[in-house]
Amino acid sequence: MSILPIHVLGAPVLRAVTTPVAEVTDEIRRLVDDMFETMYAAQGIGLAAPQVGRSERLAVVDVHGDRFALINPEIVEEEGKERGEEGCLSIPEIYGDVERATRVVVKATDVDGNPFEVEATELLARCFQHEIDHLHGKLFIDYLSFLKKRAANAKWEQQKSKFPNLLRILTPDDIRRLKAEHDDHPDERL
Ligand code: K1U
Ligand code: ZN
Repeated sequence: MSILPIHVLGAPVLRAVTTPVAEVTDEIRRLVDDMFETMYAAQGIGLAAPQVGRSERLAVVDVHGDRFALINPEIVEEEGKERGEEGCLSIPEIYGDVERATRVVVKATDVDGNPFEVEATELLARCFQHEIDHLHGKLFIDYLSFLKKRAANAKWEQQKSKFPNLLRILTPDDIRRLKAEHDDHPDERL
């Protein structure tokens, strides 16, 4: 398994529309494994294929041990509205409140090629919506008000020089630091 470079805000791949996965091959299963490893290394709760430079319609999620590989996911039911804080592994250090459905039902295919449906609420529902947005080229900052988006963009202008070629390459030191920060404050962002 490998930790993949993460494409950051400004990379065209994050705005590209994805292509449905026609068949769940060994290559797709390897990509799913690598995406889980990358997501865990970055201390994220989700990761979508465009974030690792791929155009397939797939994402991985692990919220409090509820773990899903979502191949060709779609939201088939949604209800309610709730605001909550989001971050994005492709826009490090930037956070914002986004209104999302409180409950969703997602239909997808698993790594064995079998269709399934999952009902989600709270953070899991939010994470599913965030990841499915990535598959349509949409980012959480797109939902921010004009002023909040301007502040987020200004902060990002300062951050982005840390990511040559718009790539976030996690070094062993980064991974240790992110893990230590997470272990010190496990519930800080949730
Ligand atoms: O897709 C991604 O960029 C991953 C992203 C998923 C996500 C976070 C928060 C709400 C919805 C979806 C992250 O994992 S960002 C890091 C994180 O764990 C986090 C950040 C802010 C709030 C809660 C969690
Ligand atoms: Zn994201």
